[in-house]
Amino acid sequence: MTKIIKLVVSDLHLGRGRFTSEGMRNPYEDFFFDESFVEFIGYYTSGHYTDYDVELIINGDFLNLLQADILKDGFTITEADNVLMLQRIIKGHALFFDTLKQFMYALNHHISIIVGNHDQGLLWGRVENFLKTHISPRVEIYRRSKTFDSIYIEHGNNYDILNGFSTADSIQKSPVTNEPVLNIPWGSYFVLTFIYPRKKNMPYLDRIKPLKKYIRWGLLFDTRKTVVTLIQMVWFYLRNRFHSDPHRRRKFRITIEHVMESLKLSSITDIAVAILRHTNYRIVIFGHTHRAMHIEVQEKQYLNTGTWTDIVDMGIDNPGRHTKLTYVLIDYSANPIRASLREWHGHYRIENEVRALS
Ligand SMILES: [Mn+2]
Repeated sequence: MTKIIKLVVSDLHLGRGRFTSEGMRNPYEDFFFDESFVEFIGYYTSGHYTDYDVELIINGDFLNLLQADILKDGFTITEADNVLMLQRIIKGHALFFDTLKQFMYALNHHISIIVGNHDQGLLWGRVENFLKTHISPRVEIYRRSKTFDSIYIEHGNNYDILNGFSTADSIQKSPVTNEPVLNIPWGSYFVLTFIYPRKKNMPYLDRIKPLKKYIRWGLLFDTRKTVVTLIQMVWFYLRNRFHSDPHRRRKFRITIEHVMESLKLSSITDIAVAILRHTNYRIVIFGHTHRAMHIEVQEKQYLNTGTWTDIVDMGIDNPGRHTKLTYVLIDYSANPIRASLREWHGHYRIENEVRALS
């Protein structure tokens, strides 16, 4: 019997921890499942899985390196900024990183990390090294995708026009300061300078799916706030589109069609289905959309790993605020290899801290 499993998770969005240094609740944290993650790793490395070869694949947006307190302006993100951010994330999730470190002590355990749009900063050499120093030198970083055994894994932001970036020109010389800075996509710039300042009052703002339905709902039931936010959004766009810096003007040369296309998010699923239809890959795994999904296409599979952060679902079939600790389990004992979408429930918890709703 082949004792190999691979676990794929994505979009954990680890921030600087639950609490600020003053002991207050950190409104910018999105990941609250350190203990559940410890149990998850514990389960797949003990009991039945004791002598298994286990690979943990973190498919993008592992770290939320886009946090506005250090990165004041999206056009000046340096390597040192991202190292400092990573340092704070590791400090804020000590239990999580200790677990990864211990997991890697066993040579039949592996970790692969694929870069996503929230952790584009992993493309910096010093950031990668810093992460390896705190987990293991055996950690492998994949700049865009990872393929093996007829399986294709990618975060998926590159099929979303507002969040895609090329790894070839991800690091550029700033025209202002002349030092190397991260060349972030429009979407990241928007998150940094528009969403973040508003998260203190609307912490759910970047977790609403689909945003299009929310705008409609907001116009009806939260009219004033929604109209004000929409006007601010238009102003944000115009200010950048006609900015004195030509570099910035160029980045904002986008149309309303681009925005609508990006809000739909269905193009990522279409791409996955096209890869399955037209290539020899048997399994395609994406993340990015924060919607867990499993589609079968002619004996082939597309899976989306979803997210471990909560989402505010505006869909008519299942509205509300949900958290599902979803992951993909790739099982090598089946022939051919099968992947399944699963949800981690972990151990029963007698009590838990309640997160404030706003
Ligand atoms: Mn994400």
